[in-house]
Amino acid sequence: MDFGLNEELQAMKEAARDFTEKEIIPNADKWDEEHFFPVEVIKKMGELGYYGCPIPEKYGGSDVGFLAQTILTEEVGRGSSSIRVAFNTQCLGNALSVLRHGTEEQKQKFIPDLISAKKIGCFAITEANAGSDVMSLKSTAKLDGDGFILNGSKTWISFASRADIAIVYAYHDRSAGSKGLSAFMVDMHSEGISTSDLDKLGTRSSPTSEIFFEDVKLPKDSLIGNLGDGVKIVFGSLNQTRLCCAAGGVGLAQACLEAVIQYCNEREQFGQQVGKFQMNQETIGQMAAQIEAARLLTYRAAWQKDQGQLGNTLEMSYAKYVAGETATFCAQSAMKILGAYGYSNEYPVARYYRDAVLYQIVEGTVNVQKMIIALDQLGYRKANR
Ligand code: GRA
Repeated sequence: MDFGLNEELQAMKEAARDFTEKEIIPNADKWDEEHFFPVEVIKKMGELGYYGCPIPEKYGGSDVGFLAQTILTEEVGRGSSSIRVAFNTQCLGNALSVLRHGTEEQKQKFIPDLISAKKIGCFAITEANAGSDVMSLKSTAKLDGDGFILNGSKTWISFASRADIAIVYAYHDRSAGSKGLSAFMVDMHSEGISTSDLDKLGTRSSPTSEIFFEDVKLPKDSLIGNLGDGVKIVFGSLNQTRLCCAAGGVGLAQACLEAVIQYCNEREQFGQQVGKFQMNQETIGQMAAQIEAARLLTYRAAWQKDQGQLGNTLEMSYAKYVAGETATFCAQSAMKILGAYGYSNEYPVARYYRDAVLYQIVEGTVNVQKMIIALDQLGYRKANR
């Protein structure tokens, strides 16, 4: 076993921290307040190769792997949970699915543009009545001559209103049950597509939208994989995108810990630094230990993927669950320790607090992760396949 980062990973981590310190952290609160989507920064990260770590060089990636991508995600997530989302929209939920299931032509057409962020991507699973219950989605893509006609709506889709392309999950045949679900790469500028941005508590510089599809004509080659491969592609994709959320949760929790440490060493009350009070020490001890646990679980899941185990749903659920709970615990703890300085919008802790909750919701809620784990433990349903 080797728990250390090699030189290459360490250098990537430091470079990403430097980038985040310079390009993201000074602006993150303002962007959040103004609901501003900093597309130039997202594109710059694409030019720097941030989204291409698990993608072969042939398609413009660096092929350095999932652990590398996870470390970059954690560092960016330490600065902004909104910008962190781009690792999913550009790579794990999009380019990677095309890499795993697309034709050679689709790979060449979509992957380089996504990972360089020349094109902004999104992936559309969730619907108004299909959140945790993915299979109950209602969108349809009916065979029509040489292509398909897409109808339905999606909601809570990150980056949808700014996206050029989207992977959309829809039933080509509802009567065929899970065999009737398929995945399509959709040009978001097509006729019949409209979006509407949603208002939300946090991650306010990452736009989240509803999408409406009205008789959208899809060419035959928009189908990813075969008809009926939707289940395999969607759950395979969730298994990778959860890694990004876990890494983001670790990054946010780390930012909370750093804010607390700085405050405890500066702020004095009752004639001493507030870090000298045992109640604050207890909290800092809990925060630091939980962050280490979440980080190790997340790195382990990434490492497994680098060994070729992309179907590591169980270990991914451990990581996503613990990272989500850790992010929320650390944000609440930071708020308690910083008091009014935490509650004030002048300091980033208020933003961390609003953003943290999302890590308990996105990419499978805390309860979904616990259910996956428990069903596996009980022997009712194996998580890894
Ligand atoms: O056998 P079958 O052909 O009927 O297929 C079933 C099963 O084999 C079917 O799905 C298959 N399947 C899988 N295939 C490959 C299930 N899990 C896997 C897998 N890991 N790999 C239905 O299976 P089932 O067991 O009957 O599932 P279910 O009871 O319908 O649901 C299970 C569960 C609740 C775990 C699942 O639906 C789930 O994971 N729900 C959570 C949905 C979720 O994570 N949504 C996230 C939306 S995207 C998002 O949040 C964007 C965030 C952006 C950002 O911030 O980064």
